[in-house]
Amino acid sequence: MGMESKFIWMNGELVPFEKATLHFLTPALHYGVGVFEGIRSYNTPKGPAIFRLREHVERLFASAHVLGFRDIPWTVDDIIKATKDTVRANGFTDCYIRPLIYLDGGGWNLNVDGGKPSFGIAVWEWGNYLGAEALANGIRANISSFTRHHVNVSMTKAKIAGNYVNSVLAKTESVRLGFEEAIMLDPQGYVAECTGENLFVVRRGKIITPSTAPVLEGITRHSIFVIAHDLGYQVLEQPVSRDQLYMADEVFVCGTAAEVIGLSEIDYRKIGDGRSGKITGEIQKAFHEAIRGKTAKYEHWCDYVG
Ligand code: PPE
Repeated sequence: MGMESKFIWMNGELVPFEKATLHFLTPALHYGVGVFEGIRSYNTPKGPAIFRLREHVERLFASAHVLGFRDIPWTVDDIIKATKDTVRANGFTDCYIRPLIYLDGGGWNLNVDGGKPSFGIAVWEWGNYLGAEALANGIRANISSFTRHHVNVSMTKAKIAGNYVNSVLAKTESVRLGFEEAIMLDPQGYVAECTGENLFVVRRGKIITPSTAPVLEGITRHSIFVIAHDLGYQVLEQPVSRDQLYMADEVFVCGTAAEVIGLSEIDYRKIGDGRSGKITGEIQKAFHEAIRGKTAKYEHWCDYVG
């Protein structure tokens, strides 16, 4: 995967890619004290547009607030502008955008007030997150042997860097076992989310997804709610058990990086007829049109870079 670009935005300046380096004694590197976002820009008939940019930047600031950062010297509007400047300076149309606020310059003794927040924004061309075949054929997943965070162990609504060690444990295990993704259960044993996606179940024409209590409030998840509803489907937030996955007609996952991907198999059990499902396909198609600015009623989700 090529992650090269011309510039990375760091604390208010566009720094050449190879100069965007940090010191070994950056506390965020040692303790995972940082918050990040994953955002995508897509080419549209009116030029490159960033999908739901304001919602992503607002979630970034909410994550920083949850982690305990105070006095961040940038506003949501500053970062919206900086994000567009970074995409434009790099000349990308379709790219992934990674803003990160991290604890810098002090912060030892495990106290967020001991250091100060630094801010960076990187962009790169990131194609198929779950593999080239995933869109058409779906992927194979297993139930991870690792449990998703308890809501009072980690703050599950916040995209805190350190939270992702839990995802790395699960994903590494799944890939080593020969699967493409891990489904994680919450401490009560109900389905929570995947390592980097929310999850939906389709049964008898109804769409069900776990409530956001133990998981990230996915922005793609919200877009899917709106799109599925507009397509005439009932979408319910309900606890989902492991066997409900096995008995589903379709299961799909969604996130900024992954977009919308069907699951063909879970724990060696075929889901539906063992391919990405029909309703999944309908939602995928509508989502892909929306992100590329082709659907008038969702055009307000596209924030034009130019
Ligand atoms: N749950 C988790 C744990 C998660 O990390 C993501 C995004 C989602 C759900 C979906 O959220 P949203 O992107 O707002 O729809 N995962 C990001 C990071 C992926 C990575 O490998 O890093 C992403 O998709 O950008």
